[in-house]
Amino acid sequence: MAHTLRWLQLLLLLLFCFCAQSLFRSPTQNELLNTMVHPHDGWFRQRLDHFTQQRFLFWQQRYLINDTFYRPGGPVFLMLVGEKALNRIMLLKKYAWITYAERLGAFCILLEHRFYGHSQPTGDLTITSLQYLSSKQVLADIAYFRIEMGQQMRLTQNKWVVFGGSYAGILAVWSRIKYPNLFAAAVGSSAPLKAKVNFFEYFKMIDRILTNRDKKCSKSVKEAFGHLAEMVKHPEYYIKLKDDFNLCNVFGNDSSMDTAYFMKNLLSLLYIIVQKNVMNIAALQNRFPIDYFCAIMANTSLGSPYYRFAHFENNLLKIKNQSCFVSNYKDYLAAMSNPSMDRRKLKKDRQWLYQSCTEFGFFQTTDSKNHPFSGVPLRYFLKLCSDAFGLKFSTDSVSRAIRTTNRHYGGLKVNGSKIIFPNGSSDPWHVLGVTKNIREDLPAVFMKGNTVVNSQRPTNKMIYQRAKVKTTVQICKNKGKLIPFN
Ligand SMILES: *[C@@H]1O[C@H](CO)[C@@H](O)[C@H](O)[C@H]1NC(C)=O
Ligand SMILES: *[C@@H]1O[C@H](CO)[C@@H](O)[C@H](O)[C@H]1NC(C)=O
Ligand SMILES: *[C@@H]1O[C@H](CO)[C@@H](O)[C@H](O)[C@H]1NC(C)=O
Ligand SMILES: *[C@@H]1O[C@H](CO)[C@@H](O)[C@H](O)[C@H]1NC(C)=O
Ligand SMILES: *[C@@H]1O[C@H](CO)[C@@H](O)[C@H](O)[C@H]1NC(C)=O
Ligand SMILES: CC(=O)N[C@H]1CO[C@H](CO)[C@@H](O)[C@@H]1O
Repeated sequence: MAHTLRWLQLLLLLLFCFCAQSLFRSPTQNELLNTMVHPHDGWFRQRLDHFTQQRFLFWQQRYLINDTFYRPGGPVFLMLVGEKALNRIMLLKKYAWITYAERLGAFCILLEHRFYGHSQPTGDLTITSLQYLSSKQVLADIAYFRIEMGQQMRLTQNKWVVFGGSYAGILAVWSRIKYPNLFAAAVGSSAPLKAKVNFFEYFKMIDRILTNRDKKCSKSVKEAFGHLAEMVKHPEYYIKLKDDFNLCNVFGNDSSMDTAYFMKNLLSLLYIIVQKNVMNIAALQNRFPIDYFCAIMANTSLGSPYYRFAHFENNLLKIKNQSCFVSNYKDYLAAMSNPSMDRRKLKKDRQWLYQSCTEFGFFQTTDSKNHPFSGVPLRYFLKLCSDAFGLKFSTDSVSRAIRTTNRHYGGLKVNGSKIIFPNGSSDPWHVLGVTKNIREDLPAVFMKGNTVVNSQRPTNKMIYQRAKVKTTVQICKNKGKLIPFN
């Protein structure tokens, strides 16, 4: 009976994958023109499950190549994409790894992550499908890709170096730790190696970055958020909040999830200001967005800091052509719970939430003593996990999962060699990463003032150039010692 069932299951899965592939595998003509620039760009036949009998089920994983700088015998650079679709732009020279490739004659490959972008193993995001979304499967994908592609492209004997930033930075580091025979070295930029349920340090760091940049600005922001945190506790202010912040809905009567969601979204604006260069604002104002933001926060003619922040938020909505600020947990939950996948509108949030709930945590709460902000408790995220994926998630189960992750990969106790850890002092993720040299063959590279991971867009060109040179030197250092590129 059990036997029959398993076969039935497999058969269903097969059908499933077949359908999924017809949905996801064959790109439209337009897409082909768009993404298949290099004759070798393509789709890799990847295993669904590396650890069970289902190893013989396959799906199509997307990758892109740039061999412009390749010199025969040179290294192969494998850039991992994390929790988003891959983007051809990463293959261009303005990205650090491509400049290393130019110096070292490397062959460059960009590899998409299972369940993100067009690399969809099953074609949907049901709980049944998401069981195949785990870091162990992802690392096995990377290893299998390296082995198979090495053979197909006659690059088996070359030295492979694996790159990544942020979450993909962890994957790069772990690839080298778990598969040292396949990867000669790894570069993990701003990689939060230590999984953590309650990542309250994140917004503390954001506040510190803001304070370093502009003390007064940070003070005003905290004042505004203090005011907001009080208001969300009192339903009599809900209409006013809706008006001042142009919210799409008034908070419901059972409002704790709504208000936490609202405060989280407002704090996310700070993240956008500090960690990313807000797309249009910089162009519009011809200044760093952080300066644009702080100019508003200093403008007393707009009223108290609360009103200044509301003014900024309203400006942002206008710039982004949004009619209102989303603040309804129920709608958000509905979107996060939806297991369908539309290839015209690729989702990533449900997948990343799943990974957060099952393996990493990284929940950016305001739960800690002396936190500069408040209103986003860990409770909110744990309930979100349960609501979005079913009752199996509890405080205990999430904590246990994160402990397991750290035990399995070692956290900040890196059990490996020839791994480079670039970090930017202004990147909040470095709190959970390696920021000091561990050993000579586990060096950290520091980029003062850089807010984004090294292989991504620079914010300060000079500093970026310096860090780039430093990393390149580390990679090349052996004729010296670090990586035996001969
Ligand atoms: C490879 O990188 C070079 C340098 O940035 C660029 O000119 C070329 O278009 C890239 N090729 C591909 C296929 O992206
Ligand atoms: C919330 O409570 C108020 C007063 O108790 C009531 O008038 C209103 O209809 C309730 N709103 C919702 C959405 O239930
Ligand atoms: C302050 O805000 C007002 C209203 O938006 C604007 O007219 C004024 O130029 C701003 N002042 C500064 C110094 O930015
Ligand atoms: C917003 O709309 C205007 C006019 O419709 C358009 O020019 C602009 O590009 C849009 N901006 C964004 C971010 O979509
Ligand atoms: C470190 O890695 C080596 C080789 O992969 C392994 O044998 C050893 O058990 C690991 N040590 C720890 C503490 O995990
Ligand atoms: C190696 C290195 O310099 N790392 C830096 C990463 O960021 C932190 C925080 O700013 C610095 O203190 C470290 O020195």
